[in-house]
Amino acid sequence: KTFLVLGLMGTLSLGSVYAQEFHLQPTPQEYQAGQDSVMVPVQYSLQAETAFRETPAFHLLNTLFPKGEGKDGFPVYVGVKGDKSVKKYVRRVPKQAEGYYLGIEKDRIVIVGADERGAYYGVQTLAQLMTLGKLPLAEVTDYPDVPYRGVVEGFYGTPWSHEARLRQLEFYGRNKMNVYLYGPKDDPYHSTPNWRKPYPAKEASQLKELVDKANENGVIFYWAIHPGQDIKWNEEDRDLLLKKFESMYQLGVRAFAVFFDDISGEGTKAEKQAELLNYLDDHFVKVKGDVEPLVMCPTEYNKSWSDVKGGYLTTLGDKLNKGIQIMWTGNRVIACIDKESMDFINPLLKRKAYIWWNFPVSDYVRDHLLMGPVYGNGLDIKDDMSAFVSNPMERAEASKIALYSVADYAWNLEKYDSNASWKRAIRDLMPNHAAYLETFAAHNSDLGENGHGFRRDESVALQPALKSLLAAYEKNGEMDEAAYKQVAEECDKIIVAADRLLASKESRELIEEIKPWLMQFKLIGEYGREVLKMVRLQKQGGQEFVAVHDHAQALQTLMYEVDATYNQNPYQPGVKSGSKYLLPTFNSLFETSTQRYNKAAGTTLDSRAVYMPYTLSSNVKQLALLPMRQKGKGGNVSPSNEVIIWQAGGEVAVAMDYVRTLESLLVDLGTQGAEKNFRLEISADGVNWKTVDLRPVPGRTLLSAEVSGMKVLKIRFTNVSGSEQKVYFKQFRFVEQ
Ligand code: 14T
Repeated sequence: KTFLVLGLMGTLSLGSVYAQEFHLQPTPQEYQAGQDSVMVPVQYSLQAETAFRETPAFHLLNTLFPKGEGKDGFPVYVGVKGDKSVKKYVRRVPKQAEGYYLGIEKDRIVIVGADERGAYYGVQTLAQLMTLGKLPLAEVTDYPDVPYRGVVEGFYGTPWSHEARLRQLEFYGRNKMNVYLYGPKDDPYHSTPNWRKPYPAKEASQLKELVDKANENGVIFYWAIHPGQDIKWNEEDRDLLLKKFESMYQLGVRAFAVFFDDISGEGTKAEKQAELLNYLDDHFVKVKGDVEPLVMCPTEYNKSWSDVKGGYLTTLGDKLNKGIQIMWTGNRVIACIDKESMDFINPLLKRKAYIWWNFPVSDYVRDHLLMGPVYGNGLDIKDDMSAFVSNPMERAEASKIALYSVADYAWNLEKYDSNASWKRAIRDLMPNHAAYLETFAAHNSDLGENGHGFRRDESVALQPALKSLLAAYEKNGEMDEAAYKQVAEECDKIIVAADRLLASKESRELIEEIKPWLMQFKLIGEYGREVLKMVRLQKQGGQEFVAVHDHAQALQTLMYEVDATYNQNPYQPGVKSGSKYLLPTFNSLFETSTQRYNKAAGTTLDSRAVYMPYTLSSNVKQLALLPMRQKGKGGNVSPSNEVIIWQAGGEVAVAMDYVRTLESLLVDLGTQGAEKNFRLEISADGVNWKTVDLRPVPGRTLLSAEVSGMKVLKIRFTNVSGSEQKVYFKQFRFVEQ
């Protein structure tokens, strides 16, 4: 998308290079530019009320002119509705909150905000225009569609570093996002049991720094507390919570949230939650007078977990004070948001839902990077939500591709163009290496199989070529030459992109985050190249096939080693890249070409591309999709975060490729005593079964089975209670001897 699409009349006299590439971010509501332009001024003279000098808008404005302020500088009229200095222009200012009018005239620049943040956003837009070679004479009338836009740091895993957060807050300001909710699940002072304690000195001073940084960038810093797992509904805990808020207030925090997600027991009661929130609203927020509306995350935060008849959401909707915001993730934990999902939730909450979008969060698929386009949310729901905030990846820089587009989407839903926004996000992140980053991101988008069943498209541009190449070859060894060429070229591009990015001095923080995936990506490119050679040689019947096959196998081993060496978290360890189409296609080509070669040449080259000794099967719906993983001498079922509804008689089974000997087996159902409803059995032949006891590890929910030395071909685990069970499936892991 260029200038032209933004509704300007006629062509611009800007350098055509700029005109081709330039697009305001986030996409403005209305942008009009004529033919003319002025030189980009190097000095300005400020025409504003004295109070303006205290605002973030002023500080930003001041950075835009290399020679700063001066009498003879280019006049900049700036202020908010009601200021004398900009009286003449008031009619042009949109009435929407955070709206602004920006006019660039021959002899002046005018910026008028509907409010203080509006003026700040006007200056941000000016900052973007000033990066052009010439300043176009233009008018921007602009405002956000959604009142609150931003990020909730709400994932499990290593919280973002202080430096990463500082960079994020600047990024939000530039992209006109106005909220950041601080709620990392693994900050002990956010959650149970230490939510009651004040932060130690170092953390406290860093939080203060974040608050200041947020203020400078027009971002409201929300501090969230997650007390639900052990809160007692008594005065003592209520006062401790209030005291914690007070200590955060002392650090400068002026916005608060209470999260009741992912808890069980007493803490989940709607009446009690509402009572607490109203108390905080009445005795803290309203008393202070300078605190933003409270935000709460309910326990039933998505449709699939809500029991409308149970009355939880209705109670919150009825009881919570009017101004309190309620979060919602949509139809499921991980879901895109559409009109229908808003029409379901808003009447229950009796207010517009505050959308917590669980993308690009990857805490349940930690071996994948989610760097593809942001798509799937309704473009017709701007009036149905009070906020749209994104829960990002543990990797802060890599998350910026998605966050850029979230900012674009929430500012202007109707004009949102997913693919164009994605490309601009990449260019914004790495202007000098954008093409390489795009190649990488295009093949690192999907999540792989996961318990939430949430998937993203991947390798979009290459998909047709991959499919027809494979289809033609699998079907009596035909060669689709055009597809072959396209895939071969992409392999070259992949290798170059990986090397260029690894060696890049641009965005070092990003490169550090994605380094293992870049290494993996390069190997995939090299592997693809060799596999293509194998296909060609197999058809020609050349003996060189053996050497190329050997190299391809070496690359498989190297890919396995990257996967087994880096990012070794306990949940989804490893490094997956191109896992949706690229690698599976190469593996199929490897297998088929090797089998065909063997057949023709009478050789016995190993034709297996991926070695997976264990297979999972289950008639429990939520378990059937869970991926099985192999690690060293053993394997595990990738744990689920969800409560599993396990029907009577339902079972999960793991089959081995041949009889093996077990060393240990661990199961974790999340609650103590849950095992009495289940039976664990082992079979050495797949026919005769032996029941094995599960012993609780003292003080934990972990269960250990006495299996050392047992021969095994199949393992099964069955609900034998005769009734439906609700359990977690936190661990199902075994080690071989
Ligand atoms: F509060 C919520 F809106 C929410 O999404 N909570 C968590 C969040 O912290 C996490 O990052 C996200 C993605 O994994 O999902 C929620 O976490 C879960 C999800 C589950 F399905 C925790 C337990 C679950 F069973």
